[in-house]
Amino acid sequence: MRAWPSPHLPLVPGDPVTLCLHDVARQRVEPVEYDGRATLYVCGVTPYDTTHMGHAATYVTFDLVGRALRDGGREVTYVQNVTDVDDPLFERAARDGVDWQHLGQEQIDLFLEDMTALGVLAPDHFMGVIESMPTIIESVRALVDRGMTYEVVEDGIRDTYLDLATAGGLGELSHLDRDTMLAFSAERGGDPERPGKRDPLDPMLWRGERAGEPSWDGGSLGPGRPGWHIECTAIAMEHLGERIDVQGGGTDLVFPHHEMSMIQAEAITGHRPFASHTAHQAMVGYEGEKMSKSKGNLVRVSTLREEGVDPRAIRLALLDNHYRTEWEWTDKVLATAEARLDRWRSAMSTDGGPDSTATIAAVRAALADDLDSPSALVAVDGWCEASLGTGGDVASAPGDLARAVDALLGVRL
Ligand code: 5CA
Ligand code: ZN
Repeated sequence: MRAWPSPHLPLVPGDPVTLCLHDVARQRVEPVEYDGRATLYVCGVTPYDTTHMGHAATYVTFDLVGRALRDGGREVTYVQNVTDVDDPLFERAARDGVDWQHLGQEQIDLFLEDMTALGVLAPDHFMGVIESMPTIIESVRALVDRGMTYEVVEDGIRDTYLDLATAGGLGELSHLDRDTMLAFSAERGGDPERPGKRDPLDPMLWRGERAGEPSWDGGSLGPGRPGWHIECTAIAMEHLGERIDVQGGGTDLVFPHHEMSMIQAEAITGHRPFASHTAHQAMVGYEGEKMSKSKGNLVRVSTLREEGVDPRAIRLALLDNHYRTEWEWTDKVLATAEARLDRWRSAMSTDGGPDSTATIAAVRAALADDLDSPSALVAVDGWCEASLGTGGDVASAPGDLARAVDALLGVRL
C-alpha cells in the first residue's frame, strides 16, 4: 500500500559515525555492520486506535536508526507491515458495528497523517497482509514442504502449526524461561492451552476458515487466513531477502512475535540468525500502566495535533527519553519539549552563532551510542544557550546545526 510522503533528508557536514545498537539476542550493544545498503524491518500497526504515544515512540526510535544508517549518504531499504487482518481488528469492528476493512483503512489513513506530521522517513515497502497474501501462503507452504508443520483438525476445520521441535532455536532471541514463554504466549495472541498441539508454544501458521471470518484460498492449506508471526516473516523476506540487518518493534513483541518470526525465517532459509540486530522500544506508559489499545489509556498524536500542539514538540518529547527505558507520557514532558522547541527555533534563526562543528559531532556520537537521544538534545541545548547568551560570529553555524538536527533527529526548525 502507499506509504506517507518522506521528508527531504539533508546531508550533514562532518563525518558519519557507525551506529552501535543493543541486540536482544546477544544482550549487548554492537556495531551495525552492513555492506553498501542496510536493511531495516519494523513491525507496523494493527490499524485500530492508532497512533498513540507508544506507537509514535516506536516509529520515531526506528526513524533514528534509519537516519543514523543513512548518515553520509548511505542507503537503507526500510520495510514496515500493516496487520490489516487480525482478531483484535475484527473484534473492535464488531464492537463498534463497523466493517473491519473500513475501520482498518480509516486508521491507516490516520497513521499516515501522524507519521507525516512527526517527520518520520517513510518505508520503501509498506505492506498490508491482504496484499501480501500470496507471499505469506508461499512461506507457510515452504515450511510444510520441509516437513516442519502439522495440522490440528477440529470440527472439520484444519489449522496448520509450526512444529518448533523440528525448527529449533527457541529462546535464542528472548532468553526467557519456559513458564514466562507460556504466559506471554497466552497473553499475546497464542493458544498454549489448545489440545492437540505437539508443543503448547507452537505458533499457528494458517487458520482454517471459520463461519463469519474473512478467508483466502490457501491452496493445499485450505481456505483460511495467516497466523500473525508468519506475516512478518514473509513480508520481511520478500522485500529484504534471506537475512536482515535490523528488526524492530516494541518490547511487547520480543516473545512470541519476534522469536517466532525469526525461527520461521531461519527454518525456511537454513541461515541463523535472520536478523543481525533485534532492537526494541521500551513500553511508554500513561497514568501508571502501559499505554495500550486494550486498556484504552491512550494519548493520541492526532488528538494533540487537533489541539494545536506542534508535532515537532511531540517528537522532541519522545526523543527526550532513551528508547530502552520505560517512561510515562505526562503534560510536563510535553511542556518541556514545547519550551525546548521555542529555544531551538530562536537560537537557530540568527545570522551567526558559535561554531557548531563540535555540537554536530556530539549529536552524532550520542545517537551512534545506542541511540542516546536525550544526550543529543542536551548537546543542542548547550549550543543554543551559548548562542542566545554570548552569541558568535560563525555565519554558517546556525544553518549547519539546523541541518544536522533535521537530518539526524528529524526535527525541521
Ligand atoms: N501489528 C503488530 C506488529 S506486527 C502490532 O504489534 N501492532 S500494534 O498496533 O499493537 O503496535 C504497533 C507497534 O507499537 C509495535 O511495534 C508495538 O510493539 C509498539 N507499541 C505498542 N504499544 C506500545 C507502548 N505502549 N510503548 C511502546 N511501543 C508500543
Ligand atoms: Zn510484526
